[in-house]
Amino acid sequence: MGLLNSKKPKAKQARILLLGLDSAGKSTLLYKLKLDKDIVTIPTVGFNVEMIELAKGVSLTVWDVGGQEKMRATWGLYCENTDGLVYVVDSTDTQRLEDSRKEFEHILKNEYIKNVPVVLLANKQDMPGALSAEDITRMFKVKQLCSDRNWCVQPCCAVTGDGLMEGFQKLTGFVKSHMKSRGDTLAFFKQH
Ligand SMILES: Nc1nc2c(ncn2[C@@H]2O[C@H](COP(=O)(O)OP(=O)(O)OP(=O)(O)O)[C@@H](O)[C@H]2O)c(=O)[nH]1
Ligand SMILES: [Mg+2]
Repeated sequence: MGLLNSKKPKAKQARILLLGLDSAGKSTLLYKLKLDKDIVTIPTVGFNVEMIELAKGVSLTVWDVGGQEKMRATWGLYCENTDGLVYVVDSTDTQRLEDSRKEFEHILKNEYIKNVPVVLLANKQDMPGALSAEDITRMFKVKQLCSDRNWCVQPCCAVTGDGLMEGFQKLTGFVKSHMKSRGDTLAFFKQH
Protein backbone atom coordinates (compact mmCIF):
# COMPACT_ATOMS: atom_id res chain seq x y z
CA MET A 1 0.00 0.00 0.00
CA GLY A 2 1.37 3.42 -0.93
CA LEU A 3 1.89 6.18 1.57
CA LEU A 4 -1.02 8.18 0.21
CA ASN A 5 -3.45 5.29 0.74
CA SER A 6 -2.42 4.86 4.36
CA LYS A 7 -3.35 8.45 5.21
CA LYS A 8 -6.47 8.62 7.35
CA PRO A 9 -8.88 11.43 6.47
CA LYS A 10 -8.78 14.11 9.17
CA ALA A 11 -11.93 14.52 11.27
CA LYS A 12 -13.67 17.81 10.54
CA GLN A 13 -13.71 20.20 13.48
CA ALA A 14 -17.04 21.81 14.22
CA ARG A 15 -17.51 24.64 16.68
CA ILE A 16 -20.66 24.24 18.77
CA LEU A 17 -22.09 26.93 21.00
CA LEU A 18 -23.98 25.69 24.09
CA LEU A 19 -26.22 28.41 25.51
CA GLY A 20 -29.24 28.81 27.77
CA LEU A 21 -30.16 30.57 31.01
CA ASP A 22 -28.24 29.83 34.21
CA SER A 23 -29.17 26.50 35.77
CA ALA A 24 -30.65 25.15 32.51
CA GLY A 25 -28.25 22.19 32.76
CA LYS A 26 -25.57 23.04 30.15
CA SER A 27 -22.49 22.00 32.15
CA THR A 28 -24.25 18.92 33.53
CA LEU A 29 -25.04 17.67 30.03
CA LEU A 30 -21.64 18.55 28.62
CA TYR A 31 -19.84 16.45 31.23
CA LYS A 32 -22.44 13.67 31.01
CA LEU A 33 -21.65 13.42 27.31
CA LYS A 34 -17.91 13.81 27.73
CA LEU A 35 -17.30 11.64 30.81
CA ASP A 36 -20.58 9.73 31.23
CA LYS A 37 -20.57 10.90 34.85
CA ASP A 38 -23.00 12.90 36.97
CA ILE A 39 -20.87 15.73 38.20
CA VAL A 40 -21.77 18.35 40.76
CA THR A 41 -21.65 21.62 38.88
CA ILE A 42 -21.17 25.15 40.08
CA PRO A 43 -22.53 28.10 38.09
CA THR A 44 -20.20 28.71 35.16
CA VAL A 45 -18.35 31.99 35.28
CA GLY A 46 -16.84 32.46 31.84
CA PHE A 47 -16.94 29.22 29.87
CA ASN A 48 -16.01 25.53 29.68
CA VAL A 49 -14.74 24.07 26.45
CA GLU A 50 -14.58 20.35 25.62
CA MET A 51 -14.01 18.26 22.51
CA ILE A 52 -16.37 15.38 21.89
CA GLU A 53 -16.55 12.97 18.97
CA LEU A 54 -19.87 11.20 18.61
CA ALA A 55 -19.77 10.33 14.94
CA LYS A 56 -16.88 9.36 12.71
CA GLY A 57 -15.51 12.24 10.69
CA VAL A 58 -16.73 15.16 12.85
CA SER A 59 -15.22 16.31 16.10
CA LEU A 60 -17.27 18.81 18.09
CA THR A 61 -15.61 21.56 20.09
CA VAL A 62 -18.34 22.55 22.51
CA TRP A 63 -18.29 25.99 24.14
CA ASP A 64 -20.44 26.02 27.27
CA VAL A 65 -20.87 29.66 28.22
CA GLY A 66 -22.30 30.74 31.59
CA GLY A 67 -25.95 31.76 31.49
CA GLN A 68 -26.19 34.17 34.43
CA GLU A 69 -27.55 37.56 33.44
CA LYS A 70 -24.17 39.33 33.47
CA MET A 71 -22.69 36.52 31.34
CA ARG A 72 -25.44 36.70 28.70
CA ALA A 73 -24.05 40.05 27.59
CA THR A 74 -20.90 38.18 26.49
CA TRP A 75 -22.65 35.47 24.42
CA GLY A 76 -22.20 37.51 21.25
CA LEU A 77 -18.41 37.31 21.66
CA TYR A 78 -18.50 33.51 21.21
CA CYS A 79 -20.60 33.44 18.03
CA GLU A 80 -17.97 33.85 15.28
CA ASN A 81 -17.29 30.66 13.28
CA THR A 82 -20.10 28.75 14.99
CA ASP A 83 -21.25 25.65 13.08
CA GLY A 84 -24.08 24.63 15.38
CA LEU A 85 -26.10 26.07 18.28
CA VAL A 86 -27.41 23.97 21.17
CA TYR A 87 -29.85 25.98 23.27
CA VAL A 88 -30.81 24.42 26.61
CA VAL A 89 -34.10 25.13 28.36
CA ASP A 90 -35.08 24.12 31.89
CA SER A 91 -38.51 22.74 31.03
CA THR A 92 -39.69 23.22 34.64
CA ASP A 93 -38.67 26.88 34.92
CA THR A 94 -41.97 28.27 33.64
CA GLN A 95 -41.37 31.64 35.36
CA ARG A 96 -38.31 32.33 33.23
CA LEU A 97 -39.49 30.72 30.02
CA GLU A 98 -40.18 34.07 28.39
CA ASP A 99 -36.72 35.38 29.42
CA SER A 100 -35.19 32.28 27.88
CA ARG A 101 -37.24 32.67 24.70
CA LYS A 102 -36.15 36.31 24.34
CA GLU A 103 -32.48 35.37 24.73
CA PHE A 104 -32.98 32.61 22.14
CA GLU A 105 -34.57 35.01 19.68
CA HIS A 106 -31.80 37.54 20.30
CA ILE A 107 -28.93 35.10 19.67
CA LEU A 108 -30.55 33.83 16.46
CA LYS A 109 -30.30 37.38 15.12
CA ASN A 110 -26.52 37.47 15.61
CA GLU A 111 -24.87 37.80 12.19
CA TYR A 112 -22.63 34.75 12.82
CA ILE A 113 -25.58 32.56 13.81
CA LYS A 114 -27.50 33.20 10.58
CA ASN A 115 -28.45 29.85 8.98
CA VAL A 116 -26.56 27.94 11.71
CA PRO A 117 -28.47 24.75 12.64
CA VAL A 118 -30.13 24.65 16.04
CA VAL A 119 -30.92 21.90 18.51
CA LEU A 120 -33.09 23.10 21.35
CA LEU A 121 -32.87 20.78 24.34
CA ALA A 122 -35.99 20.61 26.52
CA ASN A 123 -34.04 19.54 29.62
CA LYS A 124 -35.09 18.23 33.06
CA GLN A 125 -37.75 15.90 31.67
CA ASP A 126 -37.32 13.78 34.83
CA MET A 127 -38.96 16.51 36.91
CA PRO A 128 -42.71 16.58 37.58
CA GLY A 129 -44.49 19.28 35.60
CA ALA A 130 -41.80 19.55 32.95
CA LEU A 131 -43.15 21.07 29.74
CA SER A 132 -42.99 18.73 26.75
CA ALA A 133 -40.83 19.31 23.68
CA GLU A 134 -44.03 20.14 21.78
CA ASP A 135 -44.98 22.80 24.37
CA ILE A 136 -41.52 24.33 24.16
CA THR A 137 -41.56 24.26 20.33
CA ARG A 138 -44.81 26.21 20.37
CA MET A 139 -43.89 28.64 23.18
CA PHE A 140 -40.49 29.42 21.66
CA LYS A 141 -42.05 29.88 18.19
CA VAL A 142 -39.24 27.70 16.89
CA LYS A 143 -40.87 26.93 13.52
CA GLN A 144 -41.10 30.63 12.80
CA LEU A 145 -37.74 31.72 14.25
CA CYS A 146 -35.76 28.86 12.65
CA SER A 147 -37.46 28.77 9.24
CA ASP A 148 -34.10 29.66 7.63
CA ARG A 149 -32.18 26.64 9.00
CA ASN A 150 -32.27 23.03 10.16
CA TRP A 151 -33.61 22.66 13.70
CA CYS A 152 -35.13 20.23 16.14
CA VAL A 153 -36.39 20.23 19.70
CA GLN A 154 -35.17 17.26 21.73
CA PRO A 155 -36.54 16.30 25.16
CA CYS A 156 -33.76 15.18 27.52
CA CYS A 157 -32.50 14.71 31.04
CA ALA A 158 -28.88 15.77 31.57
CA VAL A 159 -28.64 13.82 34.84
CA THR A 160 -29.54 10.41 33.38
CA GLY A 161 -28.34 11.26 29.88
CA ASP A 162 -31.68 10.35 28.30
CA GLY A 163 -32.11 12.09 24.96
CA LEU A 164 -28.63 13.64 24.89
CA MET A 165 -27.12 11.32 22.29
CA GLU A 166 -30.20 11.68 20.10
CA GLY A 167 -29.95 15.48 20.30
CA PHE A 168 -26.23 15.60 19.53
CA GLN A 169 -26.53 13.03 16.75
CA LYS A 170 -29.18 15.17 15.07
CA LEU A 171 -26.91 18.16 15.58
CA THR A 172 -23.96 16.35 13.98
CA GLY A 173 -26.09 15.50 10.93
CA PHE A 174 -27.23 19.10 10.59
CA VAL A 175 -23.71 20.43 11.08
CA LYS A 176 -22.27 18.11 8.43
CA SER A 177 -24.73 19.33 5.80
CA HIS A 178 -24.31 22.96 6.91
CA MET A 179 -20.52 22.74 6.59
CA LYS A 180 -20.87 21.02 3.23
CA SER A 181 -23.25 23.64 1.84
CA ARG A 182 -21.01 26.41 3.16
CA GLY A 183 -18.01 24.72 1.53
CA ASP A 184 -19.93 24.42 -1.73
CA THR A 185 -20.82 28.11 -1.58
CA LEU A 186 -17.19 29.09 -0.95
CA ALA A 187 -16.07 26.88 -3.85
CA PHE A 188 -18.70 28.53 -6.05
CA PHE A 189 -17.42 32.03 -5.18
CA LYS A 190 -13.82 30.96 -5.80
CA GLN A 191 -14.78 29.71 -9.26
CA HIS A 192 -16.81 32.78 -10.25
N1 LIG B 1 -33.45 17.00 37.91
C1 LIG B 1 -32.59 17.47 37.02
N2 LIG B 1 -31.66 18.36 37.41
C2 LIG B 1 -30.79 18.81 36.47
C3 LIG B 1 -30.85 18.39 35.11
N3 LIG B 1 -29.87 19.02 34.43
C4 LIG B 1 -29.24 19.80 35.32
N4 LIG B 1 -29.79 19.68 36.54
C5 LIG B 1 -29.39 20.39 37.77
O1 LIG B 1 -29.55 21.78 37.55
C6 LIG B 1 -28.54 22.51 38.25
C7 LIG B 1 -27.82 23.46 37.30
O2 LIG B 1 -27.11 22.70 36.33
P1 LIG B 1 -25.85 23.29 35.54
O3 LIG B 1 -25.43 22.24 34.56
O4 LIG B 1 -24.82 23.81 36.46
O5 LIG B 1 -26.52 24.52 34.78
P2 LIG B 1 -25.83 25.52 33.73
O6 LIG B 1 -26.80 25.67 32.61
O7 LIG B 1 -24.47 25.07 33.38
O8 LIG B 1 -25.80 26.87 34.56
P3 LIG B 1 -24.78 28.13 34.41
O9 LIG B 1 -23.40 27.59 34.42
O10 LIG B 1 -25.05 29.01 35.59
O11 LIG B 1 -25.12 28.81 33.15
C8 LIG B 1 -27.62 21.47 38.88
O12 LIG B 1 -28.02 21.30 40.23
C9 LIG B 1 -27.91 20.21 38.10
O13 LIG B 1 -27.70 19.01 38.82
C10 LIG B 1 -31.86 17.43 34.73
O14 LIG B 1 -31.99 17.01 33.60
N5 LIG B 1 -32.69 17.02 35.75
MG1 LIG C 1 -22.59 25.87 33.66
